[in-house]
Amino acid sequence: FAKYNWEDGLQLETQLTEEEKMVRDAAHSYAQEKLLPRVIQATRTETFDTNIMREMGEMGFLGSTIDGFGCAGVSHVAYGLTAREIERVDSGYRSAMSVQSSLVMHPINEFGSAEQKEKYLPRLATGEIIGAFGLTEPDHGSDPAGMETKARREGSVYRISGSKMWITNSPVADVFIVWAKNEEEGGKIRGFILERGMKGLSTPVIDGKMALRASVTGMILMDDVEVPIENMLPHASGLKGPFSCLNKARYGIAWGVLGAAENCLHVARNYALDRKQFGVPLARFQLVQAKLALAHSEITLGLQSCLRVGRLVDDGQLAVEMISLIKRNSCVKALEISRNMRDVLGGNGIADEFHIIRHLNNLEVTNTYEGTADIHLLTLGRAVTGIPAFTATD
Ligand code: TGC
Ligand code: FAD
Repeated sequence: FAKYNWEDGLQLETQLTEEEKMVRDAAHSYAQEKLLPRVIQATRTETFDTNIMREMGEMGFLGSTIDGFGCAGVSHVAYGLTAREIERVDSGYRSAMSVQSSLVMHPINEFGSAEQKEKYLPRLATGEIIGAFGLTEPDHGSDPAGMETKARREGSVYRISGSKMWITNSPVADVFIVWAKNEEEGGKIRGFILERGMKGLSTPVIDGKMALRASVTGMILMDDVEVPIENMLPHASGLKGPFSCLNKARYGIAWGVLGAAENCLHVARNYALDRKQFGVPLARFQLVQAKLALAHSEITLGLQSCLRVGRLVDDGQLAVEMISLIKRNSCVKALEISRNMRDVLGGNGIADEFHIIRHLNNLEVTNTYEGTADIHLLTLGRAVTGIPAFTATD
């Protein structure tokens, strides 16, 4: 028999290509050397250092699955491994990368005109400009179909009015992918590229967050913003547009949160081996071992399912329900793991220098954004029964 490696229970390593390992190792070194030293202070002061976007650009992490426009063109598995390494440090840093890559660069690449791609993608890839994605509104979160943001055609421009809420990166973003109902098409949902500086556009910060404090979140307020017609994404129409961006980002989250969970497990394991109570290390107690062993099991199984979905994406065999399956599973399990690992540290578990409490708070958000855990459960419920149960009426 092979020797069991608790850090890689199902030998993920042997299933990766050389390129994927190289990308993973580069992301690991970058995250540990550049992000880890910043994260405690950034969380205490609720600040996001925008240089991080340029650093990630230099590393080739932004829009990394896109071919051309200065992007790396790596596999979805490599993208997932990168998310895992960045989120091993903090979900907020992975958020910044996910939004730029999956929610801003992907829609431009997938649904944009040739001119839009040339204009925005190279600078988004280097991190010279930062993007944000506005779907959620103050009164429409899980149900974006109800959005109230409107686009009204007036000659060669659209006039866009409405507000978007809880938008990652919006206060520091240069470009915004905003989803709005187009009045001239009977309210069909369309995506528009807005730029900072357009009259009527403002992006106030939402502060006082007790989670994802190292990531900046804000609103996008639009008061009759004049947007040239060539800024509409020509090839996205209906909810399929924003939802297909969410598929990409949710996939990255499924990998990423397991990185955060792994960090919690590693910290708790070391702590349990070092700290003694009743004359023996905490790791000697069966109840503590059960917590560590369960965390290890869920992480190992979760990573294997992310890898499987990544390979299916790269082979063009993805069914979107697979994303709900792994996004929800990883997020729910990672949150539970962070709670149990915090418990292993007793009082020290709430000190930020041990990192777990920060992950725990962040993982509350990852269970909410990009479709709450219950929305993904209902998506799977619909797949199992054939009956949508999102509303109280048929
Ligand atoms: P439904 O009738 O099911 O679908 C409407 C149309 O969309 C298509 N579609 C999809 N297309 C691609 N990928 C998917 N995953 C898709 N899901 C649905 C569908 O085929 C249909 O197309 P067509 O041609 O028939 O019109 O839509 P519904 O209105 O019943 O909604 C279903 C529900 C509840 C699952 C959906 O609304 C939902 O997923 N809600 C959650 C909202 C959400 O996830 N918001 C995320 C905002 S962005 C964010 O959180 C970023 S955080 C980033 C960070 O910081 O990391
Ligand atoms: P609601 O939809 O009001 O849900 C509240 C509760 O009701 C949840 O438990 C939910 O599961 C439950 N619920 C809702 N509908 C149903 C139903 N049909 N059946 C059963 N239960 C239901 N959005 C963006 O567009 N862009 C971003 O960049 C972005 N970044 C974010 C960053 C942060 C830090 C946060 C917190 C959010 C971000 N979001 C972003 C918004 C996020 O996607 C929404 O918060 C999420 O979709 C949930 O919407 P909501 O907060 O309005 O909650």
